Amino acid sequence: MPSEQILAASAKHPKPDTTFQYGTAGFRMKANLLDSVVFRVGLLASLRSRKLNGQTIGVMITASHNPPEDNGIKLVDPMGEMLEQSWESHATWLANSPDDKTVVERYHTIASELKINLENKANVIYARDTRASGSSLVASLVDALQSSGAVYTDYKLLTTPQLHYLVRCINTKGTQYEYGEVSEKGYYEKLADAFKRAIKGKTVSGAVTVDCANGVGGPKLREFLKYLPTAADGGIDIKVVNDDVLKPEALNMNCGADYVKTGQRAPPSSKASPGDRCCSLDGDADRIVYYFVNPKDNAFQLLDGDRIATLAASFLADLSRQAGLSEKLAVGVVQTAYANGASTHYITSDLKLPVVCTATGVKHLHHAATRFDIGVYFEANGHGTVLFSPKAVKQLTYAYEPQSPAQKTALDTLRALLDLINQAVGDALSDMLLVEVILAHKGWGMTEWTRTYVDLPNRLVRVEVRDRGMFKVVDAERQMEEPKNIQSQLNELVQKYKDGRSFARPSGTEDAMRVYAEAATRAEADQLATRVADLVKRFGA
Ligand code: G16
Repeated sequence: MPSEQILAASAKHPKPDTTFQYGTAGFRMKANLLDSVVFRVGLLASLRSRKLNGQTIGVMITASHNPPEDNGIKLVDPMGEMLEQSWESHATWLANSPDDKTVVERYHTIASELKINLENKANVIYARDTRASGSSLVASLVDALQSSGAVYTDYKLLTTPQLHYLVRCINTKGTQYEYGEVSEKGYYEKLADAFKRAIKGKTVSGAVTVDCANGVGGPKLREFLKYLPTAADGGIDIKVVNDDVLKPEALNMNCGADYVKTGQRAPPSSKASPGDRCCSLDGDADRIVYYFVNPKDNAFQLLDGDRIATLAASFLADLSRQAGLSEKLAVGVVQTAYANGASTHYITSDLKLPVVCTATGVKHLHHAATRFDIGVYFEANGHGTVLFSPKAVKQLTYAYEPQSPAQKTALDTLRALLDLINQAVGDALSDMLLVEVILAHKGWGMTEWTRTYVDLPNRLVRVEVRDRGMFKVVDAERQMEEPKNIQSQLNELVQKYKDGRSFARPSGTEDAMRVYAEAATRAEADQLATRVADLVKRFGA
């Protein structure tokens, strides 16, 4: 009887005296607090699969950009998207069951309220990143899957986007939406083949150095290189750095996308020369940012998610025009409040494309991007991708007949990008190849890429407070509703700065508040960020 088995298994995973919350990207915290959460999320994965008539659900154990001692868990829905948001409250409720008996009761309550047939099959696949705590958390997950009678497959170490890819491949197999071969090798082959088609006749200029944050992206990128053509074969020269996964404490330490974006500096270990094209992944390879040292003035120049979004949006809009498809396909961009004001202005005024702003979290952006035929979504931190609507896929793959060789060439490139871009979720490896393809097509180096617009100087600050739950945000996180009066005081500060903009929001992955500020000059952006951080500290004391 599963109930008895769940009860017995749950007893091995007692809940600590902590309140859990499904956050921006699942549950995330110090790994030593996660055992019971992982067990209960495993139960929920079984329920989710049963609710969806046995479609495969993914479970990823990772804390991505967080420090090595943290870990986390998130669920992946059948098409490779994040867990449907209405289920997040079920996850939180189950995770906070005070004892084993309540775990079983809530498991059954969720099943009956959502009319889940517990006789249905449950299929779950899972993977983890390189964190030391990963294997023991996997054991907790397996206890849940076994006791709830799910059929499961362990994909061991993967990047988060690889797991999303596999989930989508499994659930679309044999349908008209078939996404790819269900294996890690299938992922590399699909992307490598698409890259070769997309880059055909163009040349990638110089090498790109990839900082892998000492995370799972390192070994996976090294494996991927076996499938990618080298520069000598008309492909790409990739130098892999910070790929030490044998020292778990090195993960995200002084390297990686979050370090580079937040600190606006290259990893100290970087040996890149001025002008060299560099990028950094995060701990589970779902984010990427580019950067270089400008040879003219030796200044560090960051090309973050906003830059990737603008580059991709302009290229895709151009291609669809060249293919003769611009009337048929609506291109749009989705950003968050962290997007640099200059990037938003560039998209609307120069590219003349619509922009939508959502709350932080790819789950929000992804959803909004589905409203366009070609929806480009990126968070400034480098997390994002491009979605093609079913209508766009139909046009690109068979419905549309190009009227000239030039239209056919553009269409072929669009088709290659359809396969190169991981449409399940933001994927640093896929995004990197997308950037490389676009730069090669445009004949651009880093300098040309930076010339599209001038970023407003900005600063991101992390502020620790007693209880970040007391801060309530609205309007895509641009305004604080609580504590009372904090927003009016923040507005007063912002008014003192030319081109000033600032907001504060509770992080959904770390126990802290985040403050973002931008203004006309570096000094003013720094000062505004410090003042708003002080305000948040005062209210949160
Ligand atoms: C996760 C989410 C991102 C989000 C980031 C920071 O990234 O997937 O969408 O931008 O956390 O979120 P917050 O500011 O709420 O802490 P990752 O790369 O850590 O999975």
